[in-house]
Amino acid sequence: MGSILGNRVLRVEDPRMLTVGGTYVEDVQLADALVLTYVRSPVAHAVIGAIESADALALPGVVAIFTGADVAAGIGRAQHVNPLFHDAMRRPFVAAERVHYVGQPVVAIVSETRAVGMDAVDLVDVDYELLPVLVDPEDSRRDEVLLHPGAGTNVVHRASTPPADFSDCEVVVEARIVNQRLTAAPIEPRSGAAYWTDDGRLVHYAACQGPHLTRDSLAAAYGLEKSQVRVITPDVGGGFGAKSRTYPEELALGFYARAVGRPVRWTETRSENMMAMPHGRSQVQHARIGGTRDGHVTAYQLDVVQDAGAFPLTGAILHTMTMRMATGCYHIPNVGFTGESVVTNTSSITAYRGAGRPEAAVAIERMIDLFAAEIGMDPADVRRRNLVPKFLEPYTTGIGTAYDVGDYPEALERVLVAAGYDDLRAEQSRRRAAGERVELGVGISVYVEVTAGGPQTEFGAVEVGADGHLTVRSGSTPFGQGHETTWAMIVADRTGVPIEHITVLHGDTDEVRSGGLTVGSRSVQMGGSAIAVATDELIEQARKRAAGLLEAAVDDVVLDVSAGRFHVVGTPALDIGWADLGSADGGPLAADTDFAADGGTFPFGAHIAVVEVDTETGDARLIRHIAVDDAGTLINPLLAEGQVHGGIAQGVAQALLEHIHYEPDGQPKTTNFADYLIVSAAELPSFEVSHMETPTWMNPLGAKGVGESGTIGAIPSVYNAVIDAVSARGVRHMETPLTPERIWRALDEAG
Ligand code: MCN
Repeated sequence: MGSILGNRVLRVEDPRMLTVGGTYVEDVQLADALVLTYVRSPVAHAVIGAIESADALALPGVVAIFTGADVAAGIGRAQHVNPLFHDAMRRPFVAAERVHYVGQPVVAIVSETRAVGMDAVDLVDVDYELLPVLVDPEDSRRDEVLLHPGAGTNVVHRASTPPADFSDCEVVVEARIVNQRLTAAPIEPRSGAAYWTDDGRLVHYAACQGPHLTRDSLAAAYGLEKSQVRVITPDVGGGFGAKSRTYPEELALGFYARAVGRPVRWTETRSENMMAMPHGRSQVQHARIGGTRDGHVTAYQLDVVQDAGAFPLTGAILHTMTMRMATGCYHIPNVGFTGESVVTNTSSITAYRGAGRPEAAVAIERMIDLFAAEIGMDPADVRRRNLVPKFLEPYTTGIGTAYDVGDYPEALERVLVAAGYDDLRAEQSRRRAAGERVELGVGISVYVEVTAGGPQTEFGAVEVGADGHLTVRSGSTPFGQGHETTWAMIVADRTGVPIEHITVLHGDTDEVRSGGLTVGSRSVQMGGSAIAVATDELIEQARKRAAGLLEAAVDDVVLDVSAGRFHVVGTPALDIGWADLGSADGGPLAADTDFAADGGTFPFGAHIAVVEVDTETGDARLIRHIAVDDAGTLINPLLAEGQVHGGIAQGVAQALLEHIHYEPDGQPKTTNFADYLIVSAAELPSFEVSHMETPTWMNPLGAKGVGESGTIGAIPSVYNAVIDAVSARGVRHMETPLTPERIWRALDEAG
């Protein structure tokens, strides 16, 4: 029997999801629970004056009302995500003295029902003394208005290298590129619930990307031991990076629950989610590329201003991820980078699918295309000339990032063949010669990214039940990735126990000793490897126990994985199974491990987008998207492809549609799906995806991450395709999203 790994196994999660449905925080039954509703700031920057809440408190069904000062007196201010950030920039759980963005919680109302809470919001009066507003990060860095005066500057964090030297370049091209602000828009908005047990433990339900970090944040906020906090993460309806943190307005649930002596729950509305859940991207880039007229890139400089939003979160270090991946797949030793993050009067910026790496890919892939256009060379040929050749031992970039293994030329050649590149170019020329209104555009990107970047650990455990059933405990928490299927496959492959007899537990800090976040597409290589290592340890223990039962030497006992049974070498007829071992004397048969890795792996691939642009209306349509992705050894190609599909959709969205827009006074203009053009199947063709598998030596599975690569590959290819479509009409560059209006205006300006 062959291995189950690498097979397109259907998700074990789906029968439940498709029949009874998932259990989300809002579905959790909590007797006697009250509901939290926030009064949110309608202005972007102001000193808070008098708060009048007596009418709201008098409303039948309103149980309690808390101001920011009340909450601060109980639990202080929220912890920073990074100790490097200035203390004066720490976020209050509820705004106390000032508000810093539209949507910031100012007053907390606890009521019997949600409807009463919403009515009560309208009865609270807050005086605001308006302050000057900063929404543009490039304005903010001038420090003319300080958002957190105690910090003395709006700059949160800086990172740089020595500058690139352009003195020998025959050609130099520059451009400004904006990775606009986006929202993750998970189908389940943020949601939480908390109560205290009689023995003083805090129980908190969190829709998040990893309960252990939430537990640690709660322990810090409430001055508790970690063991006094239990965090449960049931099914989660998407996160895309934005739920990697449990935010202050949720962490405060325990404070309200303690004050009123009953459980308190909170689920935000869609508009609250779009306005106030931290956003992604919002990075402004100034890029410069130089080289020879025959297509060799010899210098690259990338200068980045990263918007952190009102209070620094992960967004305030995204430029460091961009820096790390700055040169992408190209051999450009002469490279320079500067980056700084700044606060603005907008919702905070956090991780969003790719988190800093798509920004790097957009910059280098746009600049390669601009360079190609400048010297009049086919963009595929410029890439061929500059890609790092295949390597199976670490390659260190000019920035100093050590990539593990890669074969970028092969990915490029494969995608060119799969797309029928020469035919596409011929059709493009034919349309141009015929003067057709609808232009064809072909955009290439070759990308490399990093998954599970940095030294880290992840927990995995496996235990045998008396009936031979295996229970897996995983420190990784899924929110759509299909971990239960993936982990069961890894264990089945090693033990011979069918996946139907394997239960995967996750998302409960009382059930799972420790765990990291499901971010940076780290779960398979970290969590999956932890489970693989724990399973191997379990098998060793099982062999010892089997040897005892079979009265044989341990070294003579083997596991026949195809049968899931142990026997002595040469005598397969006398065998024992997992149930025999699980029910035998000798205590529990179980193993666990904290798998550690020194650094990340570097998935890569090449994408080609084919677009049609109507030059009269400016309407750009993606008509084909061809992707070749390499995430090392694939555990389940079906699920990996699903990840690539979802990733591409979000990449296309950034290139063509989505944008969280703020007016100069800090008013968000895109707080619902009528104004925010979230991508849907209607705008997308069927994707043509295939994969390569270049295993990494960084973990026992040979696996790299795949959860974000679709996005990273797609954005630049679609971006390049649209510009390629209109390039013959004199358009050189545009900012995303490439809306009909922008394209129409660019065509108009180009004449
Ligand atoms: N896989 C595989 N072989 C590999 C790598 C992955 O078969 N070598 C498959 C596995 O089935 C695994 C899945 O791909 O379950 C994703 O694995 P991995 O790449 O390790 O990513 P994570 O599980 O850590 O997921 C995180 C990643 C991130 S960072 C974002 S953002 C994201 C994404 O996953 N958000 C998602 N995918 C999402 N999918 C859904 N449905 N919803 C989100 O919010």
